[in-house]
Amino acid sequence: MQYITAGESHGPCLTAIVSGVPAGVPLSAEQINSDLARRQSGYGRGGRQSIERDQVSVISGVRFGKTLGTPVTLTVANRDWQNWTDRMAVFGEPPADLKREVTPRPGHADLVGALRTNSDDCRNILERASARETAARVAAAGVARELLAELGVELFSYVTSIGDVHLPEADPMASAAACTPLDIETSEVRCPSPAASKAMMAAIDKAKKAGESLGGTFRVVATGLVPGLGGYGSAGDRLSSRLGAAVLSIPAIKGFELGLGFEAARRPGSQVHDPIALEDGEFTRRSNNAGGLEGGMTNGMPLVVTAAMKPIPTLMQPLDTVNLDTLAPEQASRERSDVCAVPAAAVVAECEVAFVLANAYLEAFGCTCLADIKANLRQYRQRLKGFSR
Ligand code: EPS
Repeated sequence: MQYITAGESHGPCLTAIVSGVPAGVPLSAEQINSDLARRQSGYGRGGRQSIERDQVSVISGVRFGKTLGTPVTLTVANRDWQNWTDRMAVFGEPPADLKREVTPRPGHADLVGALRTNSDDCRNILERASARETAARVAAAGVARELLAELGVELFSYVTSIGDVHLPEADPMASAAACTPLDIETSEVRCPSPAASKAMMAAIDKAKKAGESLGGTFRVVATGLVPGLGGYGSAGDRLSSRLGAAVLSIPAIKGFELGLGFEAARRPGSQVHDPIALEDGEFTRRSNNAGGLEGGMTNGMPLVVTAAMKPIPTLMQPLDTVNLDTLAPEQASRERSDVCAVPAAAVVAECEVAFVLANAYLEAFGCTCLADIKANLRQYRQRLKGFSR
């Protein structure tokens, strides 16, 4: 399965086309809309989210609630478009009073994008470089998520730090196993600890007052995976490389860890690798420092991915830049933005991880229809049981 998205942040809508979809996967607009709402939420989001009510329209590839095995097209309308029809007109001349964006924000795609595309208006770049594009990714990943749910795989995400406020975790891998989706979804910052959530929200308030923005870290966990997904034969087979590419494709993501991640580099081997045991006739691991991956393949333990997001580049106390018209020093442009979007990025990362995992299932168990995929998976599970009895 592959997805492509299109659409500007203040254009009429965002579109995603998902190809390579197997037939017979149930799809519900409600499920996708609930993920779109999760992406929109989070303490520290800006004014745009009070304008938008992201809702998916599925316009191809689905009949009576099930995929047809043909490309699925999904759109999410931009309500804000009606305020931008002149400035974002597809045809015609720019309005006489058009304010071009000529003071690029450090940290955003503004300047490098303008250089690359020979543009005298950074809006030509930022309209697409905006993280609003991730709404289309969430819609596209609905297909992957529903396929995974049919195969017994669940995903969730939670925030582990915002700025310098951390979720206290003696053992991050054990905390990943103990988290409940209820604790996460009821926190305004997607953090399972009420005390840490409060401190994170206070940090966001403080940053807002100071004209600052804040980044942070979050974790994505997937449970119910069979061992052996991915591969060790070639670089591109490894699920580790595919997960890294997918998560790092999300705007503002600067760091990526699998399992213990950087901490594994500090420990001796005996305190990193997870002892193998047999439980009820099935192989298991006594710990999960590997975060569910060994040799580029799932090992049957929960997949645990952690990522770091930089602070959003739009600052109400802007940094120095250079005006592209006058070439004089100036302050970077200020525009409506988020103080912190780490909780939203966590939801987008769930979706990216879901896409990678769904593809790994399709590779291993067939890709034409859900019935065949389920039958092949059942047979695989049977074979694994025989191996360890
Ligand atoms: C976003 C919508 C955008 C920004 C934000 C993410 O809307 P607007 O530009 O109209 O305020 O709030 O974009 C960025 C953080 C960015 O750097 O571009 C969204 O829907 O996620």
